[in-house]
Amino acid sequence: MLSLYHCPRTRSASILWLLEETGAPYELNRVTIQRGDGSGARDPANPHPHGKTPALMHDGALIYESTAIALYVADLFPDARLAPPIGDARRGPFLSWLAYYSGVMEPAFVTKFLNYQVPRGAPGWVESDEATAHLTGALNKAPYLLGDAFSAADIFYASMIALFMGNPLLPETPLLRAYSDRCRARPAFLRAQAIDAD
Ligand SMILES: N[C@@H](CCC(=O)N[C@@H](CS)C(=O)NCC(=O)O)C(=O)O
Repeated sequence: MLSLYHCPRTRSASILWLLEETGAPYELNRVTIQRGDGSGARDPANPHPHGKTPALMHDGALIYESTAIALYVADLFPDARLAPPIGDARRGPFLSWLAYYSGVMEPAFVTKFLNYQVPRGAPGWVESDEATAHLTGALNKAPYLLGDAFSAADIFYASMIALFMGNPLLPETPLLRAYSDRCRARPAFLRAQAIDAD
């Protein structure tokens, strides 16, 4: 049995969506976290090494980091078609989009949101505008990151766009809006949204 440690309106909402996409049963453990505004507190029941969400337990193994959880769950449920299998030509792009989200896209946007100044040319760094242009380039060619088929990677990008679009962090474009709306019209997203709001 999969067991998700979840706090409402946090990154674990994406993992709720992911799990709903699989159709598999899972246990939902609501935990508290320390919020950015200082409210709340780490929950001793949460197995995450830093008291964050999401965390996932499966058969005694702890999986943490959102994109690692996405890869783990997508591979565990191949019939849900959330990840191309090993040997498929789209496997490399899929892994790249997952790693790009946690390694490039999210740091760029979180840093901009917090108004931190990162020196130009900082190692490993990509400005959010450049990362957005990369994303837009892919979505100009196809409805999803991997082409015609939705994958677990789309969950993160569609969620990020919904969170940031419409304010100076991410200027609204019809392409990005349509992509985010298309992904978030999926029944699994709507079920996850209802659970997150519960
Ligand atoms: N890199 C982690 C980030 C997890 C994370 O920072 N989660 C936030 C909620 S959105 C949290 O638990 N914050 C509480 C804290 O930092 O103590 C992931 O993607 O899973």
